[in-house]
Formats: sequence, C-alpha cells, structure tokens
Amino acid sequence: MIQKILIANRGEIALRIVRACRELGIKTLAVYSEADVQSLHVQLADEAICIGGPKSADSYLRADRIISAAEIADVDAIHPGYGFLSENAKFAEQCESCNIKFIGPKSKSIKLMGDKAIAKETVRKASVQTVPGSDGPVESEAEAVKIARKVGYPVIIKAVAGGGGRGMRIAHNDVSFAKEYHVARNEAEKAFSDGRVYLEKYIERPRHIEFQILADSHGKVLHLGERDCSVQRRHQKLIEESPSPFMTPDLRKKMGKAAVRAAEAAEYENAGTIEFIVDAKGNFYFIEMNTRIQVEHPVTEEVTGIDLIKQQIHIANGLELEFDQKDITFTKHAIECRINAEDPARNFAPSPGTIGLYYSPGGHGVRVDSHVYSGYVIPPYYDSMIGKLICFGATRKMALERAYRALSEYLVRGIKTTIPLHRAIMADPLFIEGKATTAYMEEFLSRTTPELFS
Ligand code: MV4
Repeated sequence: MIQKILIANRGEIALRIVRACRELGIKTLAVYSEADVQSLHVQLADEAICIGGPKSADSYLRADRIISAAEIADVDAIHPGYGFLSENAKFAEQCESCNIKFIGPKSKSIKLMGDKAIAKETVRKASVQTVPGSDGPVESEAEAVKIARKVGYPVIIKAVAGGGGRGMRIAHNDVSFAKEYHVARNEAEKAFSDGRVYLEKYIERPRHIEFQILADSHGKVLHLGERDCSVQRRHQKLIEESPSPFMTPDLRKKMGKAAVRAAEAAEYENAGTIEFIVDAKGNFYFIEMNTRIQVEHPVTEEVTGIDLIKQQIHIANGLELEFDQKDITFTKHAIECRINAEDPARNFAPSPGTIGLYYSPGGHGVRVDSHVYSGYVIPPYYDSMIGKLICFGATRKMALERAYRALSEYLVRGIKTTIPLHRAIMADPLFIEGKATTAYMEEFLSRTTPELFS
C-alpha cells in the first residue's frame, strides 16, 4: 500500500493532492522550484525538496531530479497532477522501472492516446463515432487535397502529436488548404518535432463535452458523467459545468457507453477523460483522450460525490473500484470558474505580481481550490490560474445564482483577474439559457465593452 507520495506539480493541484493524502493518512513530499518557496503546497506537505530554477524546464519538467528526490525521500508513488510530466509516457516508464508507482495510466496507454491518429483509429475500431476524415496521417499534399475534397470543405488539419487545440488549422477551399497544410506541418514540426498531420471535416460551432472515466487495474471501467467545457478562449477553458445544459438522459447513456468503450480500447487504468465534440443535432464525435486528472475535475466531484484524487490513489494501490455504474448518480449541478491572473479588458494580458488583500468566498454550495493568499507573489513563469471557484446546487439555476453571488464576494487586490468577466457571463442571458457553444466567448467579447469587466 502507498504510504508516501511525491507530488510532481505546483499550485492548486499540488495542494489538492496534499489535502487528499492528509485525509488518507498518506505522507507527502512536495518538490518545488526556486520561484515557489513560499507556495502553500510546499508549506503544507510533510516534506519538501527544491529541484531547481524557476523555469519549468529547470524544475517541474526535470524527470531526473524528480526521480532522484523520490529515491532520496523513499516515496512509494508519484502523482503528476496535470500539465508538466502528467502525459509524458517516458516519465511514467521511468517511474515504473524505478519501482515507483506512477499514479496514472500505464505508459502504453499514454503513448497510444498521445498519438492522436492512432487514438482515433483505436476507438473507431471499438465502434466509437469519430469525425470523417483521413485514415491516419496524410502522406503528401496531393493525397491531402484529394481527401479534403472528398470530405468536403471546411476541413480541419490537426497535428498527430498535438491535442488541446495546439497546431490546428482550418481550410475552406483548395487555395487556403494548400497554405494551411504547409503552415500546420511546419508548426507541428517546430512544436512537437513531428510534422505529421491528419484531416477531419470541420464541425462548426460544436459543443465540447467530455466524459470522466475511472478504470481500475481489474478491468472495471466506469464513467462519471459529462462536463460541458464549451466556454473557452483560444483553447483555454474558462468555465466548465456538469451536467451539460445540452444533455438528455438518453444522450448521456449513449455517450457514456461510447466513452467507456474508448477507454477499454486503450486498456485504460486510473482517471482519464474522453473528449467529444457535439453538433447542434446531438451527433457526437470522439476527438481525443486526456490521460490525466484535469483542472475541471471538481465539477464531477461535486455532482457525483466521488473524490477523484482518492480514487486515483485507490486504483494505484491495485484495488477494485468499490461501486458500479448503477451506483453513480448525477443529482446536483456544479459550475467552475477559472480565476486567472489576467486582464480580460486588455486581451487577457498576464497580470503577475503581489496579491494585496485576498478574500475568497464561502457559504453553502461554494468550494474554492486555490493555493494563493494575501501577500502571495504570483511568479511570471507558470500558467496564470490562481484558483478555481466551484459552485453547486440542486439545479443549474441555483448553481449559477450561487456563482454570481460568490464572484461578488471574491476579493483579489493588487492584480487583474478574470473575476469580473465571470460575473458578466453569469448574468448573460445567452449563457443562462444554456446556449453556449465553442463560439460563445468570441461572440461575447465582441458584443461586450471591456469596461464591463475591468
Ligand atoms: C474540432 C473542431 C471542429 N471540427 N474538430 C479544439 C481542441 C481539440 N481538443 C479539438 N478541437 C476542435 N476540434 C473538428 N473536426 C472544433 C474544435 C474546437 C474546439 C473544441 C473544443 C473546445 C473548444 C474548441 C474551440 C474551437 C475549436
């Protein structure tokens, strides 16, 4: 049984893992960069080791130093959180070969789902609907144009090694295709050292709906319902909620079954997420799988009552999931607002610096997952998220009203944040009606004056 865990991450997720471990009686080791000495997760963990300089490449991405720290402190397992090394198959493999349990899927599953073309082909064989397009990576420009014409414009060009919207280009005709194809290939080569791309029919204004999966090492695979993540800007999610306002019990059953089949096809173990895009008619298509715990996992926790971090540790211990699909119920509604140190009135410019007064909301149906406090200095080296506000209630209406109330209480002085933007969205009729698609944010920003959320 796991008695001590190294947390290979920082910020709110590191704190989230420390908290779960505390309740389980598991010792924690924080690793941190020189920029995170004053971070809460370092102060609250049982032990802490500095692993390098402020830049991620010198600390949180240094697999060698993290594994050295794990061996010095004699931990049984490493929790990678999200980002950094969480979807690095080589790191998972290194952990495995050092006899340290990687709290996540087997490196084989990470590798499989990391190649977006192989992932698509794998789930397609398991009868999961995918978007019509090329069968795997395209071999040449000539072949690519042929497929684009056959599929019909608009088409989207995606990097095989991409994911999360990185390295995607849209083409509307043969002329723009030739250009976008080369841009996509060059960008992919530069970003991932893998220039391979594949094609899909471009689905316009889809919803982004993802399913939470839990799978144990004994072959039991369950889904914990969906999260609607349609409200995002430049592939950065801003708001996530569950259930999706678009969902029906029938569609959830179908999509949930497809999500479970996709995870089974990858011989998946631990927590993961199956991403779908859903068109206005309710047709849904597998897009990719995220082989990690995600930022928005608390939304699912509040709706189902299941602690996902504890389940990850339970599964890593080789134990069977203690519930079945029929035991999982979706009775509440939850919504998460990402609080970023950014200025939404100035094109979301980063706003690092010292937080003056910090007061986070509370009360019935309010959860704040954050690592910051009054006087905390936000380092400029990492992503800008300083916390997550999760509000929940019996109905969507109650969750939204609660979110508006909580956002009005939330005080973060000294820096700019996305709090006022979230308040404006919570009061927006289109959002309240549950009509948001992935096109929502762009439309909202173009019809709203920045003064409204500065
Ligand atoms: C698409 C698409 C339309 N058609 N694929 C973006 C993130 C990546 N996971 C997949 N993405 C998309 N793939 C086809 N064939 C539209 C998107 C997309 C999107 C998806 C989810 C959330 C926000 C998005 C914003 C723009 C585009």
